[in-house]
Amino acid sequence: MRLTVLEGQSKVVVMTEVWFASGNNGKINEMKMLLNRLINDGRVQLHHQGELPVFSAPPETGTTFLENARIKARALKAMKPGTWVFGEDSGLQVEGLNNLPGVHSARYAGPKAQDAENVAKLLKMMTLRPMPNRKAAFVSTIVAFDPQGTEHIFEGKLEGEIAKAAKGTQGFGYDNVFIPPGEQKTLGELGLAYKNKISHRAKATAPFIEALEKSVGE
Ligand code: ITT
Repeated sequence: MRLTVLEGQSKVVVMTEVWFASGNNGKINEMKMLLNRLINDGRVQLHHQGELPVFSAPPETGTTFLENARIKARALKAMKPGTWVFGEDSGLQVEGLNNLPGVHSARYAGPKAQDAENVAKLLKMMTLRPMPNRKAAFVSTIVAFDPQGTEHIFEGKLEGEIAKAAKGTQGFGYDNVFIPPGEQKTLGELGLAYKNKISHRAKATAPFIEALEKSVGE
């Protein structure tokens, strides 16, 4: 839905609803920051699935980030046709664990696992290997549907390595064990302003912002 807002008598700002198919507050918070220029100048209103009176998140049955992002975006698109809708699937791939937890990152320690339990399992799995390869990457895939229903795909990756112990309290998921290139500290210590400049999600969101700008006007 598009709302037209008159500012004084001279400027017309077109506000576009963009719906995010996510129930993860860490992701929603980051997306608000990443899209903040469009949000602050009134071109975009960012909403998420939790604002709907009724919404049942679909099971993530895909075997790839792309499939799962598409499943999430399609489910919300069915509720919000005619608007921009997007889903994001992301995860951590650790070289020494054959790229696990990968698409299972959210549920690595079990179906209802909390972040701390997933991190504990990851660190434990690393200690089970004598000389674990700590190289890792965060991956983000966004599937967006524009108001006409055309699908857009955006991807981003952040390479780094897994710390020997969790450190820092900022961010979510595996941020407190992920050390980006050239740093000694984890993303949990470095904080969100730092993370949003380099993250997998920021990289996937940059071309998404361009597509939104084309659609809503620069
Ligand atoms: P939605 O599907 O509702 O968006 P989710 O948490 O289930 O939320 P995913 O299925 O995409 O999302 O799983 C992503 C998991 O990967 C997430 O729960 C974290 O454990 C991890 N992860 C992804 N991006 C991360 C990041 O930026 N920092 C830390 N961990 C991240």
